[in-house]
Amino acid sequence: MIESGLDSAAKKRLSTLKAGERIDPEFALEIARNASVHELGEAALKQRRARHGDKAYYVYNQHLNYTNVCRNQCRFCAFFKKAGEEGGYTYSLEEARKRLTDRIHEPIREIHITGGLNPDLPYQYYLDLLALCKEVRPQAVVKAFTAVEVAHFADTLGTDEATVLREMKAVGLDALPGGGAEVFSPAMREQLCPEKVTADRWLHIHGLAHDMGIKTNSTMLFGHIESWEDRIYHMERLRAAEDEKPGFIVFIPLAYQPRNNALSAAGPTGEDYLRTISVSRLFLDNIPHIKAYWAFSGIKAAQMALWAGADDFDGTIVEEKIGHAAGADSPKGMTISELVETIAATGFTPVERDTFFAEL
Ligand code: V47
Repeated sequence: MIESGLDSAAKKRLSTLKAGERIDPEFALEIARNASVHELGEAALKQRRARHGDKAYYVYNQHLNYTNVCRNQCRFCAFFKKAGEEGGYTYSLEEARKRLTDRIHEPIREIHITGGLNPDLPYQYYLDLLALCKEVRPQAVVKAFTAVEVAHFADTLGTDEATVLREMKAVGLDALPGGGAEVFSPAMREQLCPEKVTADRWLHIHGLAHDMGIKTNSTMLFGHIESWEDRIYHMERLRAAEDEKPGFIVFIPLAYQPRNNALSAAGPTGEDYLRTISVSRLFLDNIPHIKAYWAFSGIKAAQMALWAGADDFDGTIVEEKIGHAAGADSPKGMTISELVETIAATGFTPVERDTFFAEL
């Protein structure tokens, strides 16, 4: 929507929000639906600038998707293969070591690890993988295993998630990635990913991690069959969880990629992407960072998102597989100089960070 559909009171409220001011879900829904993308962008840019000035963060990172074999069959996912299906793969620990050592000359600060729920991998594999990362790259932060994977490890082991997190922390787990959140609405989950852990369990595991001093990321998969009510409900649950047990580092709106999966939906338009970035910056007053994940949004939309409320551009990535399996037309990775130039071209100041946004 180019023209504003807000009444004058709502317009005034949106344009005069104070830094960090909390907005309620009803107002969030009203502006998400009726404000123009310019009004939203201006208000979110103000919030972003109040927190981060003209900095735009990036991280020198490497993704490791250790297996695509998964016992769940999420409708939106084009990455998974059933056990025994052609195209399924699992990295041996030697293969994982090779992928890490192949890039040992590069100053990588973060190793991002996620994979499918592979019924054939023993628990020890995950502990060994974490220890391997710490052995090969002692300086890097290991951000590994979504809450969905943690739940799978606990269930297959017959233990609780706190035990899994404690044991993993002891061998090298530093942070959890934000995947697997999808959209929290139970009705949506039933349609999108009925086998997946519930929203309550996802949030519980992040809360447990926060209690143990393990910081975590958060995501929302959007631009498919969900409504604005679903998006605001999702953010409301995240905001409440952060109030209760703080520890979320960043929120990442993940733009749905429509190819090669069982869901029939188009993916968000550029305008919807910007609108979602802005509303998330305005609503999630207690989560410090909003990430423009260029691998899913495309580079140009991510550049624009920095002007619409996002302050982080993620990283070099190298080998993005999940979005690309579903048709993402961005590159699979960027060199560090491409990343810095891409950010600088927006007019913001590129700042290298680690997983926790410590500036380097
Ligand atoms: O949980 C799956 C999503 C997520 C599709 O924490 C899809 O820093 C779009 O969570 N279209 C994994 N998305 C990726 C993820 C992530 C990525 C980068 C950084 C971080 C972080 C986390 O990808 C899954 C799911 O929500 N996904 N299929 C698809 N067709």
